[in-house]
Amino acid sequence: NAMLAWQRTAFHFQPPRNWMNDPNGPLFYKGWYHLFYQYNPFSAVWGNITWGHAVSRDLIHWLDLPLAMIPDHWYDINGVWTGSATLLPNGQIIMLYTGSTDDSVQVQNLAFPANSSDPLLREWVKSNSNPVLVPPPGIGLKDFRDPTTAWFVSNDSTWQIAIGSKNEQHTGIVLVYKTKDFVNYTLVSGVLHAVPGTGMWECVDFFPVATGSNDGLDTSVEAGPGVKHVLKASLDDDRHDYYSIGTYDANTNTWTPDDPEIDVGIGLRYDYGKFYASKTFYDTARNRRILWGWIGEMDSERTDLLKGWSSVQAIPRTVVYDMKTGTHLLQWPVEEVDNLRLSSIEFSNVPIAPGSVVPLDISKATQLDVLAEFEVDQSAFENTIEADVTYNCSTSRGAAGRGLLGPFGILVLADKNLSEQTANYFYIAKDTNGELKTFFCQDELRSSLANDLVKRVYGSIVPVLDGETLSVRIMVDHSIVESFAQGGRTCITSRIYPTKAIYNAARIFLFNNATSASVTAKSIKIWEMNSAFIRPYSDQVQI
Ligand code: DQQ
Repeated sequence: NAMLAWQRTAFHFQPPRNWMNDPNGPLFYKGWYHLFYQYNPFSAVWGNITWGHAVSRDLIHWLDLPLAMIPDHWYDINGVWTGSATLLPNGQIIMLYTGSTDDSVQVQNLAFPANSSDPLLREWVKSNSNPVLVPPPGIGLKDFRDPTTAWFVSNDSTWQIAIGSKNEQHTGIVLVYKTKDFVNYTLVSGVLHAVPGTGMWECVDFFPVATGSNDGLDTSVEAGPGVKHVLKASLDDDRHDYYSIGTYDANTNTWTPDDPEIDVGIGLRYDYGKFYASKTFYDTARNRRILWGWIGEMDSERTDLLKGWSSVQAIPRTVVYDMKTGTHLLQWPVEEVDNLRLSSIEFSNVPIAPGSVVPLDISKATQLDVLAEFEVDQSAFENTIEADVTYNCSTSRGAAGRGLLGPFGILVLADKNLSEQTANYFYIAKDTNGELKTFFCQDELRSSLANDLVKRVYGSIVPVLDGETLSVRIMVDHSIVESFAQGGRTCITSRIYPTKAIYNAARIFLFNNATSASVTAKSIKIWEMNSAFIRPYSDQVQI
């Protein structure tokens, strides 16, 4: 449908057509990054789930390959669901995935590349031993899915994997299995972790982070000084990805959050917008950990069928421990995306008076990378006794709601009359003790004049340390706005559907809707972004 063609993204991964959901089995192998993904080859809605497959040299430009795995055995005939890759020290690749059986029972299956000397890993063979794991006693037959990458536990000389589930009390839990050959498994006693009230944990991810450097760690790096472990779950109940940082003890099969108040499922999210079923992998080529996440749609199924496709993947993000806060991870678009930057334009010290909107004069505003820093006039803090201590992005009126110290920020994908606009903003609260709390939000309420959409205000608190200015990076890609505040401590992704702010009609503005705070945009740098190549493999004469 040509009418909707503008919604396609230019540098976010999406297959040429049809439905996509979770990223699966990411890995780097013989010079290529591999991304597998949940895919419906026949339609733009979920179903017939197979593994799509794409490869890239740089995580930005992609060749879409033939399907890697299709539902063709009793143990996965209802879907080749989510799974993870493990690269063994001898170079062998182990792929574990969930199959939905002919009875819709969730089982775990094993697959291998048919030809390990093919750097594109085009053909996959399913193990004759499948299924290698079935739901254990006490676990629902449909609550046992999404095996993680395996990590090696040296004390025990076993490989271990985690699988998310829930128990009868609606507690989200993580089961751990150990194996020596990836065919025979033993359930490790107890659970790695459990959080009451959080329900089914999908797509669990479990990985070490270095606390004293920004290097990524291989999944098998063991607990010890300078290493913490991140546990992440995708909550089926509320469709958000929650992580928590803590300590892993392989001997007792337990992971303990540093701060129980921000435990998995009740605390921090990778992203406060539309971002789900994410998965990391350790990039052996560049010694970093990279996060993939699925950005679903917020329009109707009817429109998805009309446009013939559904969903994109977020820009892959590096993930590191935030040494400054010690509580957060920092997520940032992989540096390769910077290679798409074309011409740039810079503004500095732009005053944004309370109640004003300031246009930024750039010619094309549908593919952008924006870096901005803001400063609030000190006197505003001094003159304010108390402001909005109970602020909440989601229940606020978004950018239209006026407070003493916010909102202020950037409007992207706006038309010149501002009939459509997606606001990316900070909002500062102050309590009577003089404590400031900064919120970072993204407001979709006016992002489109279309009405068959879910539109929300997303966001959360973002830690701002002494001496830091307020900073944000925003990636705009036609119908995606992906933003990273304070170096990636708080991230928000929106899937939006402007009808007017498209192509050359899209603009960008600064705004300040606070009633008392004068704000200065200290620096703004905006790059126009090139498009990435995402081509079916068959288009390529050679690689
Ligand atoms: N998507 C897969 C499941 C997973 C869910 C099925 C998460 O394996 O739990 O497409 O989006």
